[in-house]
Amino acid sequence: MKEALEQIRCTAKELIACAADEKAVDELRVRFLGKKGELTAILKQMGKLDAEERPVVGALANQVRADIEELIASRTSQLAQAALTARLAEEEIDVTLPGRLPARGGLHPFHLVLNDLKQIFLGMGFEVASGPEVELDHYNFEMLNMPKSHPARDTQDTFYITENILLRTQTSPMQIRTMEQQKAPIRIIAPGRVYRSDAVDATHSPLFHQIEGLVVDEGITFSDLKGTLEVFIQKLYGPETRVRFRPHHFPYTEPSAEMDMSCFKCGGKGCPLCKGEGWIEILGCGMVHPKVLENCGIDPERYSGYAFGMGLERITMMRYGIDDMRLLYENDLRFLKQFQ
Ligand code: 2U9
Repeated sequence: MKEALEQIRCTAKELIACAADEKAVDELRVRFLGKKGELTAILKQMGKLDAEERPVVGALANQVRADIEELIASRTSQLAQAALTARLAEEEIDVTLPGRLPARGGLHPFHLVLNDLKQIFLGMGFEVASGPEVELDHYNFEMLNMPKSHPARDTQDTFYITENILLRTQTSPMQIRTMEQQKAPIRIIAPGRVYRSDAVDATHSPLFHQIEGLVVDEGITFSDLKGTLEVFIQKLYGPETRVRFRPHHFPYTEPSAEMDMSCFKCGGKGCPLCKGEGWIEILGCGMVHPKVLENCGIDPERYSGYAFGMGLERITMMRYGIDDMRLLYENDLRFLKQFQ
């Protein structure tokens, strides 16, 4: 029996030492120490031994059990340590690696151009006005000397919400509201969204952006208008840019004009961009109509003013050589990233 016990100890030692994982170790524990295990089987035969042999074999059996338990405990902790070491190696993080940069957005080309325009006019003493996009017919048309029969009032162009409420078709109602509230002197630009019932194509959109300007004070003349707008265009497109004014008609200005700038591509010689003209139409302008001043409670005998208006889309497209307005609204990242 002693030999059998020694044999068990010897086999257990060998097998436990090379058990590959915790499951294998547990199987060996069951095989040697379990209720139906090899050691238990030996102990069950103790009864057959002589009285003097029994304590000796019993002591040996206890010793073998203790040895096997210790072997199991040490192999288990060995395996756990090895597993931990392997996991640490696998999950090692190189804290010296540079981090991943978050994706950064950029300003939309409208904002880039609008920021430039604002800087130029703020530098000339203008302030930036704001106002509602949902307007009263009164401010959008009536106060601007647009009689009921004027084509701009045609429902084809205007999004009416009720008979008296509409989506503003121009930024001018902001200037009317400012004149009503502040009186003269006034020197403002009014940028913003405007709405007209147009079909979408390369140069039209039912939502577009305007930037208008208004100056009202004593002694303001057409020369002030010409000087200011010439400086503005030269700051935006370079000091070599020339401007010219052509007579025009708007209901809210008198006299009215359209301003052209020398083509920034060919310098005025004529090219495909300016259609051989050498000039590009850039904005509309004029002296504020005396009736409009009067409507706002400003005495046209004492005060005069000039106003101008331009489309932000047009200026942005020319600035960056964009040939289709839809690109400005689609927010395709491949397009927008070119402006970062
Ligand atoms: C007040 C008085 C006068 C603003 C003006 C224009 C001429 C003009 C167009 C250019 C291209 C609009 O986007 S566009 O279609 N604008 O030609 N705008 S004078 O005149 C005003 C505004 C407010 C109180």
